[in-house]
Amino acid sequence: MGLYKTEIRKERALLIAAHIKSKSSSKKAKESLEELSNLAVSAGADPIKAFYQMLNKPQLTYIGSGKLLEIKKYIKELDIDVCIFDDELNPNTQKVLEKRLEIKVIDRTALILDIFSDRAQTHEGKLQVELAQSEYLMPRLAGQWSHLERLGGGIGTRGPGETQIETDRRLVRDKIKRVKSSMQKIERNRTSQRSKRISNNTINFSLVGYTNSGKSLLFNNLVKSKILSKNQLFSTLDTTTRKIFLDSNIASTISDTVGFINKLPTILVESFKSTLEEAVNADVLLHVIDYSNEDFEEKILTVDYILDDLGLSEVPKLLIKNKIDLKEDEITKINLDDSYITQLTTSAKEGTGLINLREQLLNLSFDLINKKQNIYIPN
Ligand SMILES: Nc1nc2c(ncn2[C@@H]2O[C@H](COP(=O)(O)OP(=O)(O)OP(=O)(O)O)[C@@H](O)[C@H]2O)c(=O)[nH]1
Ligand SMILES: [Mg+2]
Repeated sequence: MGLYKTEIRKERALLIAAHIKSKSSSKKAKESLEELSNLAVSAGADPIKAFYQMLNKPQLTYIGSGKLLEIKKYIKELDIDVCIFDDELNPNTQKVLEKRLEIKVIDRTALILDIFSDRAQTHEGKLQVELAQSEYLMPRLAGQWSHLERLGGGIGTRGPGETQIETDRRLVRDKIKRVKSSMQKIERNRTSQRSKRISNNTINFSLVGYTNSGKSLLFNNLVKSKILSKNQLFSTLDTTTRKIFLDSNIASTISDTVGFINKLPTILVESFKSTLEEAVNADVLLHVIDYSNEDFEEKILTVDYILDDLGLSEVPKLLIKNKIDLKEDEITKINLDDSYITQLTTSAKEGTGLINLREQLLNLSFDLINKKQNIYIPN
């Protein structure tokens, strides 16, 4: 007794989601909340209770006012420290909610940024997260000072508060500039390495997909590498590229990349574009899914949507249905659009399907080299 008393108490979180009836369903709302709960745990919070509301139309306060009262009751009863909302709140809504609920309010984006900043390892990764955080913070700075207004104004509150906002804005803006120029330097370096590879007539594959689908474990198996593969969201933030031996006549590389998630913050996609450059320059994208997950079809759509957003809709794809060792129902063919060349199954854990995967990669490489040579050597 008392031995663990000094352990820091985790923030007790209430999770809240709003969904529009015509666009969503209770099932989707629950799935999204479950994911939010995972994110909250990853960020070090303790999710105490979660609920959702189906709405006819969007609300200025994100959820209805009746629901807000209910939440207030829970905050007291359950001794809640923070309310986490399942969408990116606009700065104004966040401010209003904070005022009404009299508690810290954060959104899905802030949560994801928090996890990313915790996981960032390399210099570049850290810079990218910093940039995204600064850009997120910028329009919200005013809200940070609401506690001063709540003190009731008076001497030394409102005036200096406003001045502080201006100073803070300038500091953040300066920081954004600095981070961007550091990133450009790194980017120039990478471009020169990449052009070397392209001129070498190398075929580049990139593993892409939802977070926790098994990309890194697959990567480790294919190139005998040991990068972190763990049962948690966003294990990988930085891209790793290695040579992959398929045949002595062909040079090819494979990259492991950051995982995607539903409602991935746009600012994060923006600042991660240079990391994802490896994917952008891939000849083929290897889209890895957790085939044992009930919502794999939904997740395929999410990933395809983000890939389109990154300008990758033209890059040919292979669908890798991973974790078949956990799949209980039968293996069927998934309906996919034309951007997919084919689909195959693997278990990165048990090593099944890898020989077939290598064969497919080899065949694709021959096709692609032929195509490249047809382009490069006319007549
Ligand atoms: N049973 C089973 N588990 C797997 C398989 N592939 C990966 N896993 C597990 O799934 C979890 C996530 O694997 P990762 O390789 O980290 O997934 P990832 O796609 O790289 O995830 P992020 O880096 O977060 O995007 C780990 O606990 C792996 O051991 C598989 O084929 N079968
Ligand atoms: Mg990974």
